[in-house]
Formats: sequence, C-alpha cells, structure tokens
Amino acid sequence: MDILKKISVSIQHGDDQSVFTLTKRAIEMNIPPKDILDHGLIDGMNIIGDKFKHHEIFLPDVLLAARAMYAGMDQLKPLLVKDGIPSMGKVVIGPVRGDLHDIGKNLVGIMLKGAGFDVIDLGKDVPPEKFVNTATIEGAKIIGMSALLTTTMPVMKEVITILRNQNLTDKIKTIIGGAPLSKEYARQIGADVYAYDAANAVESVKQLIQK
Ligand code: B1M
Repeated sequence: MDILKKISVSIQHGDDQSVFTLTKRAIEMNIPPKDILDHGLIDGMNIIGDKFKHHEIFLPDVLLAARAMYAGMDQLKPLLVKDGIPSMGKVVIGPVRGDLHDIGKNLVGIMLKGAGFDVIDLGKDVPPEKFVNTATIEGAKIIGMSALLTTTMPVMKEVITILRNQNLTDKIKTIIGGAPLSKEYARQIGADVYAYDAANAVESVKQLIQK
C-alpha cells in the first residue's frame, strides 16, 4: 500500500499517532504537501463522511478521525504557509453560527496565509454581526464563511443582509465554501463567490481583492 493510502486508512481508523508518523515520513520523502493533503488526509476524511452518512460508523469515530486529521495538518501547515511575504490584504474567516466544523476553514486559512493574506480567524460558530464588525474594525476587504450543515447555510445570507443594510457590499466582498454549498447557492444569497476547495478559495480571494 502506498504511503498516501496508508495515511487515508489511518485517518479512517482515527489513529492519530500513525497519521503523525506517516505524514512525517511522507514529508521526508519529498511528496508535495498538497498531495499529502488531498490524497491522504482529505481522502480519508471523505470516506469517513460517507460511512457516517450510511450509519456504518458513529459520531465518536468521526471525532477520532478529526483529531487524526489535525495530527497530519499541523505538520503540513508550516510547509503551506510562507513567512515574511508582504501582505496581500486582510481576510476574516469562520464557520457560521451553529456550525462547529472547522477543518476545511482551517485549511482555507492556511492556504490564504501561504499566499500572503493576513487571516483573521474567528474560530467556529461565528454570529453574523461578528463577521461584519470584525471586518469593519480591521479594515478587511473580504469575509470568508463556511458551512458544512444544510441547517447553517442560511446564516450566510444574514451576513450579506447586514452588509447590504450598512451599504458595505462595495467595500467588503464575500466568499463562501463548504461541502453542501454551490455556485448556484452563492448566487441565490448574493455572495460574491463560491469556492469548492482551499486552492480555489485562494484564487477567488486574489480576484476579489483586485475588484
Ligand atoms: Co459532521 N457532518 N456533524 N462532524 N462531519 C458532516 C458535514 C455530514 C455531511 C456527515 C454526513 O452525514 N455524511 C453531516 C451534515 C449533513 C447535512 O447537513 N446535510 C454532518 C452532521 C450531521 C454532523 C452533526 C449534526 C452530527 C450529530 O451531532 N449528530 C454534528 C453537527 C455539529 C455542528 O456543527 N453543530 C457534526 C459534528 C461533527 C464533528 C464535530 C464530529 C466533526 C467536526 C470536527 C471539526 O471540524 N473540528 C465532523 C466531521 C469531521 C464531519 C465530516 C465527516 C468531515 C468534514 C471535514 O472536515 N471534511 C463531514 C462529512 C463530509 O463533509 N463529507 C460531516 C474535510 C474538510 C477538509 O473538507 O470541510 O468540506 P470541507 O472543506 C473543504 C471544502 O468544502 C472547502 O475547502 C475545504 C478544503 O478543500 N471549504 C471552503 C470549506 N470551507 C470553505 C470556506 C471557503 C472556501 C472553501 O471560503 C471561506
């Protein structure tokens, strides 16, 4: 079994120690960090998601997989973030109110930092006003919101409504992401852009910041 497959399987077993050791080894083998992420860690997490959906595993298994995911991500982080490059601008990010899924958002944050953006990470379960207030106070031009639950998706529209009511939509652009979202949903709620993964989020933010 190749090492990326082994990482994926260890994520599925929730074995954080193996994920740590295998990720370290993959880095030493000079496998590109993006490949370790996509074909190892994220692959494992996607399989966990499918099994959970079909009731083959339960919530504690998902929690263990998430912990194992961080054992790998923490090692990749310094490789994806380059220090000392001039700031491309500020981006406020977080999962919306009611949403505790932060792995994808953290990846987006890591990749944005790597591309030279100042990332203001609001953690998780972020109330709509907090996105707008922080962006205003910090002079951020972009608000990035994530939602992994169909029940939390509508909170994104609340943020956009606040921006509209305060006439801020020209100054502050919005990007949304997360597994249940789509380009069509972004259009429906008036978000400026939808990004399907972390690399696409970086490209989209670069384009938005130039507008
Ligand atoms: Co939950 N969960 N979960 N979960 N969980 C999902 C989302 C689910 C699809 C699983 C399933 O049924 N197949 C399902 C949602 C169903 C739905 O709404 N239709 C679900 C459920 C039901 C729940 C609970 C309600 C379960 C319960 O309590 N009964 C509960 C809700 C908690 C809450 O938020 N209030 C819950 C809890 C949890 C854990 C805490 C155990 C854990 C989260 C741990 C953590 O994040 N620290 C967890 C996990 C891990 C998952 C799955 C398995 C994996 C999510 C993940 O991290 N993926 C997930 C199944 C799935 O998504 N397939 C599931 C890896 C990550 C890299 O991908 O987050 O999609 P993702 O991010 C991607 C892109 O989407 C994009 O880029 C990222 C990198 O490529 N992206 C952005 C993400 N954010 C972006 C922002 C951007 C741009 C792009 O711009 C700002």
